Parts: sequence; C-alpha cells; structure tokens
Amino acid sequence: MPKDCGQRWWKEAKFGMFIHWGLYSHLAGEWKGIKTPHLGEWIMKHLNIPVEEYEKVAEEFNPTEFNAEEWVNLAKEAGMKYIVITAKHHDGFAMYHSKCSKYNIVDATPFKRDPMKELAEACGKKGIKLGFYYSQAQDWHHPDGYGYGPVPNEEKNFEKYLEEKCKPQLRELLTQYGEIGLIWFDTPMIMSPKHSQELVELVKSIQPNCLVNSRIGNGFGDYMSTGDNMIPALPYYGDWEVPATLNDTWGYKKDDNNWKPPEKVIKLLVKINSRGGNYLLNVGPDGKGVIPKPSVDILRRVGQWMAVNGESIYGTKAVPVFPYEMEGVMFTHKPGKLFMHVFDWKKEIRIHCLANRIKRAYVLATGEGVDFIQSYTPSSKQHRVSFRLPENRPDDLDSVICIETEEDEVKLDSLDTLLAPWPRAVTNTHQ
Ligand code: JFZ
Repeated sequence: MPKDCGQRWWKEAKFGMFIHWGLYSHLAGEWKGIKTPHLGEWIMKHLNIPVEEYEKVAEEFNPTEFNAEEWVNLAKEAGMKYIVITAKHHDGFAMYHSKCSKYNIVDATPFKRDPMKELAEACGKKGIKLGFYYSQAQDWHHPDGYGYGPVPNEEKNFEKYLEEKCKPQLRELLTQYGEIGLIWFDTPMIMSPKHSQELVELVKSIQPNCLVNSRIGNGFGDYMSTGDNMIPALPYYGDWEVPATLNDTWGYKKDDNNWKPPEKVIKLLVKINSRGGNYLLNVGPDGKGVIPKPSVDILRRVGQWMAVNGESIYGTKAVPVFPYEMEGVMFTHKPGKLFMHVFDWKKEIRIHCLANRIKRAYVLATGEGVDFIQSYTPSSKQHRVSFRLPENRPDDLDSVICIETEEDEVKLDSLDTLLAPWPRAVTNTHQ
C-alpha cells in the first residue's frame, strides 16, 4: 500500500465493522415458508426468487428503528475504527438514494430515507472512517448484470451494465457522502483487467485517498481481502484484511444464532493482528434496522477489553514466527514493544528463543511490574526468559503483558543451529 499518510489510517486501524444490510434482511433467511440453508444475503439466488417477486420486498422494507448514531456508537464502543456497509450487494438494490436506478431505498420503499447519508454524518461526528461495499460485477436486477435471471452471462452486454449502473453509482457514492475511506469491491467474476483498472481509476480520480480492496479483481487494489473468515497461516508481510462473520451469515437470518463468543473474537483479532492483518467483523441488522442483541453484547464485551488493551492492537505489525509453538499465548508487536497475550493465566510463563534484550515487563492493564529472568545457553545457542506473573489476572479473556525491548524489531533464535548436518557415515550407501 502506498505510504501516503492519507491511507495510513487503515494500517493503524486493525479492526473494523462490516455491515451487510439490504432487502434480504427483511426476509431474514426465509421465503414463503422455506428457510435458506445458505447465506442470508444470497436468498434471492439460492431460493430462485424471480426478480419481479423479489422487487416487491422493497414495498415492505421499512426499517423505522434504524439509528445511524447507535450503529456508529457500537462500532466505537467495540474499538472498531472503520465501518464498511453494503451500498449495493449482488441483488442490485441500492441502499442509498441513487439517481441512476429507481431500485433504491428512497424511491422504492416506504422508508424514504437515505441511511448512507445518515451513516456518513454519524461517522463524521464520531471520527469513524466510512467505506462502501459495492458488488461491481454481480447484479441480479440489471438485465446485463452478471447473474441476472436465467439469461446466460455470455449472452449479456456486461459493458452496458458497467456504463449504465456500476460506474454511475460509484460516482454517486464517491461524490455525495463526503470522504470515503474505502470501496470494498466483491466477486469480480468476468471482470477483465481493463474493467478492474477502469474502476480503480474512477475511484482514485474522485477521491485519491480512497482505498480499494483486492476483490476489484485482476491483481488490482491497495490491499488484499482474504477469503471469507480465512486467516493466512503465517505472517503475511503485506497489507491484508480478513472479512469475517460473527455467526454463519452476513445478511440477517433470524434462525442463525451460532455466535462466536467474545473470547473467540478477541483470539481471532489477536491472531490476525499478530500475522499483520486487519479484522473486518460483520454485523447483520434485521429488516427494522436493528443489530441483533447477541452481536451487540459480544461487541460490547470485546470493546471493554479493547478499551484497556487497545495499545496491543492498534498500529501493530506482523510478528516473526517463533521457532516453537506455544499454548495459550500469542504475540502482537510494535517497535520496541512485544505484547504477550496470555489466555491461560499461570504463575510462570517460559518463552524460548526470544533473543531481545528486555528492558522491563508489566501488566498492560495496570502497569504492575512483572519479574523476569533471561538466560542464554551457548551450547544450544538458545535464549530463554521466564516471567513470574502476578496472582490476579486483569482480564479473564486475554491478559496482556507488555515486554519492552532494547531493539525495535523482534529478535528470535533460529533452530537452524540445532539442525546439525546429518553425519556423512549414515548417508545413502548406494551413492
Ligand atoms: C462474497 C459475497 O458473495 C457474500 O455475500 C459476502 O458479501 C462476502 C463478504 O463476499 O462472498 C465471497 C467472496 C469471495 C470469497 C468467498 C466468499 N473468496 O474469495 O473466498
């Protein structure tokens, strides 16, 4: 990602709120008594709802309990620094007042309000960056959109859709809602490199600092969006983000209550950050504009932890891979500080192969000093440090010890020195 200060905010943020909200939220995972077994926002496709019938859902969609300030306050309370909301998902319905398609929340529903306008104002007031999710290829409402109706995609005029709807709507989103932090494109499908490049240039021509994610397609974008809920196995020394659900759907489904508990969310946040990534965690508001209470409760508990331990998350960078696996402990890092996240509190924690010179160690939440003994064994060429933890842990989910080091970077011993070359005598005798 360019090191332009205008885009550094994203690298510092580490934690954002994804919001999937649309006509599908009103259906809540069910259509004419049939429950979709798949993602809530894909109900039109998976239950084969004809466009003419799905359109009529707009006549019932009236999210009168929507409150932009409440949503932004929840993101802030959770410690999230940015919001990405579905301006138009694959169903083609615009959740803002679009002039180029009457198929939008102001013109087609009894709600008549523009929630993106209200959200933009609330984000501006609360210092939260706003991004828009935009499905640039799939559009199940425009006759030339990818995935529209029964017509084979190769028989459509995709360029016509791009010129008539996709590009005009992107211009609307980038000129009518103030500063936009990022456009979160999704499922490029048949987009050519030329198509992807044109959309990136369109975004940057209007708001040069607006970020674009990699799902614009064809290798373009300022950072990589991983697969849904997928975490790179090792530190990935680039700019990347994990889009993730709190339960098993993005769009609201009234029967999906498979919520990730706060301790799992915090562990995922720490794991993703430890490998250098951002965590974009989703909420799926219902058809009345209400974020499900379990989501709210989970994010509030995560926020309590973030309020005390946010220093161990914001602005962190990837930690090199320790040579040994460690149970119940993970690390995040910023120059001169290594944050040890202790999930299983105990009297003593021993860390092998940390070669840094430690200046001091303390409980991040309280500042209480933590005694430690460092040692080095020349014969094994390995460092070892033993931390004696206070009796009481500051947080039952994740207690953070800050280890201040002389060096900015994390220094680790290598196991290579122990992988002695196989004695020649036992090499293959058939050579
Ligand atoms: C897409 C959407 O289809 C889905 O509805 C949701 O919005 C999600 C965030 O994005 O689903 C994807 C897209 C890409 C991958 C997986 C699911 N992928 O690259 O693995």
